Amino acid sequence: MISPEEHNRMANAIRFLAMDAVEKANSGHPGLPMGMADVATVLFTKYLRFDPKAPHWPNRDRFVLSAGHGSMLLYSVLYLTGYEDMSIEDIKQFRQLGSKTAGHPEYGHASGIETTTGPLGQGLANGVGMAIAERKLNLEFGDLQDHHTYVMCGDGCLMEGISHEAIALAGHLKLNKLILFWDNNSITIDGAVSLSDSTDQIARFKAVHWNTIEVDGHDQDAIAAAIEEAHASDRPTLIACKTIIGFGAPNKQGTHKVHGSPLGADEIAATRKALNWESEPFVIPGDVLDLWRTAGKRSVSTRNDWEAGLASTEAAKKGEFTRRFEGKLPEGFDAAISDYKKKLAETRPTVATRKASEDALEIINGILPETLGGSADLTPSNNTKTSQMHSITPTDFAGRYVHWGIREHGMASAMNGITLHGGLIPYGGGFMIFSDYCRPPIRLAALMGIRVIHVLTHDSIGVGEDGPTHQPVEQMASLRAIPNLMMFRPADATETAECWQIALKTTNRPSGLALTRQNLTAARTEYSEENLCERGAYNLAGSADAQVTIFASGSEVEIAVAARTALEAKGISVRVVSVPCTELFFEQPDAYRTEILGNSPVKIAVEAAVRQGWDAFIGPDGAFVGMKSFGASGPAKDVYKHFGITPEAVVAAAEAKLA
Ligand SMILES: Cc1ncc(C[n+]2csc(CCOP(=O)(O)OP(=O)(O)O)c2C)c(N)n1
Ligand SMILES: [Mg+2]
Repeated sequence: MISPEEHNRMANAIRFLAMDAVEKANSGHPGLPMGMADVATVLFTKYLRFDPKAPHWPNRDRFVLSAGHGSMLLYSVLYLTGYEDMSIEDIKQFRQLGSKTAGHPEYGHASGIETTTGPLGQGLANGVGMAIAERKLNLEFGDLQDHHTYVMCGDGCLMEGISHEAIALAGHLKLNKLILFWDNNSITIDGAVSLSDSTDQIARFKAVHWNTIEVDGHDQDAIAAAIEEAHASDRPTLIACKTIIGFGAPNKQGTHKVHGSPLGADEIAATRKALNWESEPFVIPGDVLDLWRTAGKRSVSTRNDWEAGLASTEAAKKGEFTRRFEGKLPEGFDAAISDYKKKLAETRPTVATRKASEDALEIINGILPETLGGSADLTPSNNTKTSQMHSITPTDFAGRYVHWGIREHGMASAMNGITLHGGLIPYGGGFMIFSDYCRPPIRLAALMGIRVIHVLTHDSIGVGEDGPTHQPVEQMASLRAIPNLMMFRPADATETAECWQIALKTTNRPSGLALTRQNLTAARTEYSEENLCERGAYNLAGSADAQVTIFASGSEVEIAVAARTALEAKGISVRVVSVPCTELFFEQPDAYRTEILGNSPVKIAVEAAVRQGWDAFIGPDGAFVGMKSFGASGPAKDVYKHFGITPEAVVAAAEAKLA
């Protein structure tokens, strides 16, 4: 048992590590770690189930610091509880180039950092995804998956719109193992929260069916009692912790001055006095460190029991559990895609790629029990629900399909959480135009290097009648600009299957599949064992010495092919290069890129989107057939004609360049 005095000293250890590290770095955020130190101490010393010696233990409780600016709270606790890859040296290197202790917690830098946070609100929605994953896997694997997800957020996280998407869904799904600590300190950067917000947060959470508890965030017993009450709840729980930001700094606590600046030598000296802390910076008194290290060993026997449970689990189930958490695909996956491609080479379907995606998913979901599908209320449009997938409901998590509601931002962020949790591969659908609504989590998935798959249908002016608000023009370019994101734009059913295969096999990057609403003729007519999309761009037709090379992606490949036919009829030789993924293409060896780019005197790119990015294929002198403005409402064929994205336009561009 930890006495109240011991607790205070343990919490002060967090406070001093935070203020001293911020002081040394001369930048950072001491306010939150100092304010939430008591909550963190109660949680990590009494409730959180974790083992610093086995940080990836699949059944650990998850802890997410959604208010990522308070990173020093997390780093301190990881060091204090004995994570081997978080040393006092690492703490001293806070915010330095190449250190694990980056300004905001970055996934992969050190174990115990469950997700990258900093963009406020994301961690909360990640936590919802983690809780969904736990609930789903608990049903599938029983005791092997039975843990809580704890999130710590600030006023900022709750003000961000994404928080509402996340909590509304969590309340609806009754994610009762999700517990949110809100650092209710009434302060943000500009000053008092009341400058910009007067939300009754308790009423808000109640309205979306959360259990709510209000505590003094510096009262150890009250915090503990709240956590225990939360554990017994049949709904997710908000624990509103009334805290003093920068607790302990006598002249600055309770003000925005401690949010994000070093306290300064004088104030730190005053805080040392006020909290009766004699140690030098970065020195934790032996008795306090011992208490923390002992707390870090609390769950060792629970973990050992769990390991024994796994060892005695029946072989097939054990194998499946292990495979799933290693993120490996089952045997037979590639063979199934190959068989499917063989069939496509025979049937050569004329089909919209959104439908081709559904057909591919029908095969994929039959083999991969770990896929968790979903859509932001566009299931019939995104074609994301296959025969294997029945809907998850608040009372039935046996399904494999999440109705995310009209919540693109929350969906994408929760999908990140699902992947980070492990054991499942999430894919979610939305209109490509609304990728703008979920860009932050897509970017974070790319930054973290995690496998999350976005099914982005209605990918161009080919949307037609819904008009310019629904027709992506700049989205493809802007998504391609995100480093490490594989943006695919397949041209037919075969390419769609290949892009899905790449997206699923690539464990360290997210993918987006830009898919059409309108039907496309088959670009690929021969079976190829090789996944041609893997190289990002490849020769579809014509030879290297052609006078004209046309590069195209997705729905414009058929326009390029038709233009080729017309030009060849006029005696002009043409090569068509299909470009399903520019990101992968630019990663190919020089020789391959040189070969594909070729040296035709005339180079043309066709894409029903802005030119940005295509100059890398065609150069500044190349001709681009695509969009220069927003789209227009009308039947797709008419809209294409109106904007001059037709085989005739490509032919004209080629002839003009040749002349
Ligand atoms: C999406 C987003 N917008 C803005 C910021 C910049 N920012 C970082 S912390 C912060 C204020 C957050 O206030 P609160 O959550 O109450 O934190 P506290 O000051 O209490 O530590 C802001 C605006 C951010 N990190 N993410
Ligand atoms: Mg605050």
